[in-house]
Amino acid sequence: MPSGSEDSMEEGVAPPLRITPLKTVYEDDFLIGNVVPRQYLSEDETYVLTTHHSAATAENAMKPQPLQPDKGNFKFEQADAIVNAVLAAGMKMHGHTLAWHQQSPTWMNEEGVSREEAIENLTTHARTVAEHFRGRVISWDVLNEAINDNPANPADWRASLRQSRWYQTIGPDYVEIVFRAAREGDPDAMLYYNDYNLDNRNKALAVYNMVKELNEKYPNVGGRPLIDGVGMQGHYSLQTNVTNVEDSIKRFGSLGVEVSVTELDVQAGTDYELTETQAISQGVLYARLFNVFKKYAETIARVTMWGLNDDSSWRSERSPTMFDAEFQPKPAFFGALNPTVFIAQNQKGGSKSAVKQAQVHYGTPKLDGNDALWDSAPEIPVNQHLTAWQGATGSAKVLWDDKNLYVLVAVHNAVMNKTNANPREQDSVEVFIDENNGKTGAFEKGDGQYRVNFDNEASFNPASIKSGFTSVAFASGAVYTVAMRIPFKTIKPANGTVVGFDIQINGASPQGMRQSVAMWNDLSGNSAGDTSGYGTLKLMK
Ligand code: 9MR
Repeated sequence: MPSGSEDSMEEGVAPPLRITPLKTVYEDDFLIGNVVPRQYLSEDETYVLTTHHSAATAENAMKPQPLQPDKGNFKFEQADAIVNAVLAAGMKMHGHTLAWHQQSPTWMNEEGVSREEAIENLTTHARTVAEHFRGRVISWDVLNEAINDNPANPADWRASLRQSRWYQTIGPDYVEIVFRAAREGDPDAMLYYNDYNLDNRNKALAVYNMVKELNEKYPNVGGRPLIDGVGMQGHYSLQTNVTNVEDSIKRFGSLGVEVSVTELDVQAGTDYELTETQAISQGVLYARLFNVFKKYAETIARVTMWGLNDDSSWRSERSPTMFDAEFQPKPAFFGALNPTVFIAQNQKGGSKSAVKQAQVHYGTPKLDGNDALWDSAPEIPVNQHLTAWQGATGSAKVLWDDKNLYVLVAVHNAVMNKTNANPREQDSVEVFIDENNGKTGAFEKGDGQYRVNFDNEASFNPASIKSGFTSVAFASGAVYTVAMRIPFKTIKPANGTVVGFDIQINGASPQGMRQSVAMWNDLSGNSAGDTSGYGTLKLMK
């Protein structure tokens, strides 16, 4: 930058107007990171990355598949080029990731690979890769996404582990095995457990219990406990409950480990479009999150965004980043840059996300779906995907009477698979109810999740809400219809009563794993334990 600005001012020329880089605003608090999506970046991408960020993560290049596609054949060229370019730009590099259930070569842990062999494959990969980048990365996501969503019993973290191939071939001790191998390979790098939806209380508790137990078991591996940090990915939406995010940061911090926000984005638009109101709401959410991050700056080491602009983001159709397709800063950028001022300026229009509301008619229909009473009920679309995979969608109708809520859902494009023993992996419909519309961070009485698959098998969360529930299901081709009768438990409904409500459609893959999730309103990913993102029904007589 030219240094003659004082002279220029004396000559009456205005100094150049510059926005302070995001990394400078937070330099006393934490590193500001973003992804390197591929080896060669455009000029605009390089500009945004190096101007505003002090740290980088390779979006894909350091995952197991690209680094060791065949056994013993390590391919470091691309990753090396990325790491070296990041370091040459004066930034820090973070490694992502040594063990994951995705983007990993099948030879490592496929059917037929013994436990011993799988352990050997896991340790060799983690140790070799960590060793290779030793001195060049500050930290590693050693293990990525190993805990189930909203686990039922987080006190038992082993029972909360995802049934991944690593789990199936090795068992729960694969967790400590991979951390120990990483520490061996690079004793200086900070070793992280990394996951999404850690604003979900149950998932956060399972992670907390896992890190606590393993650090108590291994208090001194090369001079310190085994696990150094928890990475909260932070794939958020306008419904994200910032208090839940804060609670989890506090909870992990209490373990004495550092916390990083590792993949921050906030989905807010649809079909690659972001309205002005959505852009402001998104800015407000970024601002509220950064206010929380600043408050916990002692605990937080790094805040990394997952996408240099909306165009290259993994969720580009929902415009989740701080820069638009032309690399212009969005309100989200200014929300992060100066949260307090942004919130004060935008409190009116943008502080709340638009919660969808459906008006519901009074009536007691037959559950077979043929009752003419359903005809006049307004349609509720269930077509916003939580997942990158755009699978089954549907539409719903709702009626109410003094005792029950009646829900009819027609699902399209289903593959009709229920081979997985876990009901949530099957093609199914879920209805979420928050009777007093309390929008609480955890389920209370009157809250519940009702799941029915295409074969009319029902499951409940909590199990106690089962009583009085009835359902029917009818499947034909790629379409199935589910009707439910759900008794009210804590309220006496009347004209004008507002009930928190949402619908989810789970789409299974032909292999029987859930591959898509479509919602009516709540895009937080936390509906199964947190009612704050639900839409609402207005009961009309
Ligand atoms: O952003 C990544 C995208 O380019 C890849 O196609 C995808 C493959 O699964 O992984 C994306 O990044 C993921 C990250 O590695 C782990 N957390 C979830 C991220 C978004 O899917």
